[in-house]
Amino acid sequence: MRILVVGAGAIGTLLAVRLARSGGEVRVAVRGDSVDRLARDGLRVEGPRPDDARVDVVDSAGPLGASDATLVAVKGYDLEAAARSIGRLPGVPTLLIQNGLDLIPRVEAGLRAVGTDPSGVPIVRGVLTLPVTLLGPGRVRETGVGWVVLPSDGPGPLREPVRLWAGLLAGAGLEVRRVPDFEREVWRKLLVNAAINPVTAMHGVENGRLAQEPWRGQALQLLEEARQVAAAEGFEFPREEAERELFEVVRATAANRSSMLQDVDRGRPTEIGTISGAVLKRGRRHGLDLPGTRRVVDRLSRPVAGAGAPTRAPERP
Ligand code: KPL
Repeated sequence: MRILVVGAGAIGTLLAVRLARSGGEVRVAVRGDSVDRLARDGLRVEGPRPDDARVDVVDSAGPLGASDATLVAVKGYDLEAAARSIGRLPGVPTLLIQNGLDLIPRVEAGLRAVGTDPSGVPIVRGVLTLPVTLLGPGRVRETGVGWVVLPSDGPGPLREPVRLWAGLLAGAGLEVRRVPDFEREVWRKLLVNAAINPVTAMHGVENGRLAQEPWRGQALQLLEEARQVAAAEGFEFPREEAERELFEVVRATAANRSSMLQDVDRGRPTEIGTISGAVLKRGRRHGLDLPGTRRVVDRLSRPVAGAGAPTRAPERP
């Protein structure tokens, strides 16, 4: 099975190694300046299940080669650019595993930009809860436990693509949970990201610190605001359940630097737009006032002091 992984950040690197070690013929597509280094040094996972793999590495701006299954592992704000690359390979079952909302419209916009009809690309969304830290180019550490959520079988054109990806990920040693109400799981993860990621990113603390004040109170406010928006959108999460789940994730990923904090550490743009920005946008539609969420969106849409300069302007929702 030829598997194309677009993006070699924390999640892309981890999954590329796992998929390659389970027998996939993995090719990783990255920006030109990383190609030689990753091809030379290979990819390595540290943590409880250390592993490494040598994979083919190609420039995402050039020919990607044929693929039977594509994983798009770039950040939410890079989805449109990634879709312009994979638009050259229509028809391939494609998995998105980014945090946040409104991912598929971004991919569709990228596909249309290169003249590819989005209906010809089977796009599957998955939700990943694995905490992974990028240590350097091609090197990651798995820092806790997590799983992948995928929609359960249903009728329609995505049935086979979902099955294919569920089989590949389970074969690669990941715990795969198939759920009937997948959109609810997207919101469940969004509540966690909306609470954890901005607070850790603004204060430079690992997830585990959110069990203590003052970070705990800030995370709870963001959780509560996102929970109200979820309810307005038809996804009710009782307050105690949402808080219990938040602190379960905080404990299970205590040593992790959230993906947003890792972006801030590297002076890169963050996913504030597809996480808190998406909450704010929907909240406005429902006439909800979300002061905490507005504050973190404002704050994280500008460079964060102490971090390197952003490589380009952070995205505003
Ligand atoms: O998804 C995550 C992220 O960092 O983006 C969590 C679950 C919060 C783990 O850090």
